[in-house]
Amino acid sequence: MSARGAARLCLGLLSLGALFSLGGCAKQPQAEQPREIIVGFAQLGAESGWRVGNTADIERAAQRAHVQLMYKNADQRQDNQIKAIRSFIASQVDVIAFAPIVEEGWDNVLREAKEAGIPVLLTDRFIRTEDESLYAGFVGSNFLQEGQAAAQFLLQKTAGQNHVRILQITGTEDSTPMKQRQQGFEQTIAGDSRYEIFQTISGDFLRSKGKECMRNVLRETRDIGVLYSHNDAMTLGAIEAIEEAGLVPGEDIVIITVDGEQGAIDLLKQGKINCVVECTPLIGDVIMDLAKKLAAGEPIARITYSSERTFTEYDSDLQALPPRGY
Ligand code: GZL
Repeated sequence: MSARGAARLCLGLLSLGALFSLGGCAKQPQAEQPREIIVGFAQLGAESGWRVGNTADIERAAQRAHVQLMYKNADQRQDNQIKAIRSFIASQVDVIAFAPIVEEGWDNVLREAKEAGIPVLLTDRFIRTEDESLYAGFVGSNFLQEGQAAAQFLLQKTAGQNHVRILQITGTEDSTPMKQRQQGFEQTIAGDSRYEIFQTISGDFLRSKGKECMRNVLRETRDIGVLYSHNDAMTLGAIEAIEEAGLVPGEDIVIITVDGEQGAIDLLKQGKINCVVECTPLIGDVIMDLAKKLAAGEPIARITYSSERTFTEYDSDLQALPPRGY
């Protein structure tokens, strides 16, 4: 029996067993029921509220779409993601979807997927490769625009100031959001001598490291005009360090963050954060729609960007915002 057949038999027996255990007798499946596709999804970790929300949304979307999801979490390790992809190939899933933790190092395993005839969908982050045929498409955010939106708020907030010292805390090294949020931000203020990014340090998208980075910088200097942090988790940690040092976030230090987690929006409403650039993790339904197209042999767009907004202290509708869902 092929691996695909074994995977189906296992999933089928499990669902049949569930039916009997519930006292129900297995109804004869309607002959014309379309076969449920199997998507192997290799998530990169659970490093932030954003990531946890992303995983939950994808799992809910698979149920809504009647897609069988084989889910593996790589715990922030590329080698685990590669192993997960190899296990999906062995199980002969219909589609592989994964959020590449970093951009480099995927060619070999994606070549194996291609040779196995399994289409690959990039979710949330890009890869760098010479062979564009190794993946069918990308669904996620435009991180360059997010960096530009952060800088646009900075320009508005600091208009009239002659010298602005900026601390930048970046996300995971060599990840697409880290590279493009930095590029979009820096290119927008490039050439404007009023702005000085006096330090750029990696917080790896982790709350603990965001706190550690801010605590270490505050030991060296309190002359920090603006914090530009690549995600809310690091920002929440940095705010803890700012308050421990007796400073007032959102006033003594302007805070610009990315993601749009509920926690960050709540602090925006309290005035402790000045700008939240949205990066939605709620892309599960689009992933399932694209996966079904790929499984049916249909072409998909190379890039499907989420539509996102920016929340700032200048907005009049903050109190009316619906729950964020992550
Ligand atoms: C962005 C995503 C980033 C989030 C972080 O799409 O890859 O990873 O901004 C998460 O919160 O850790």
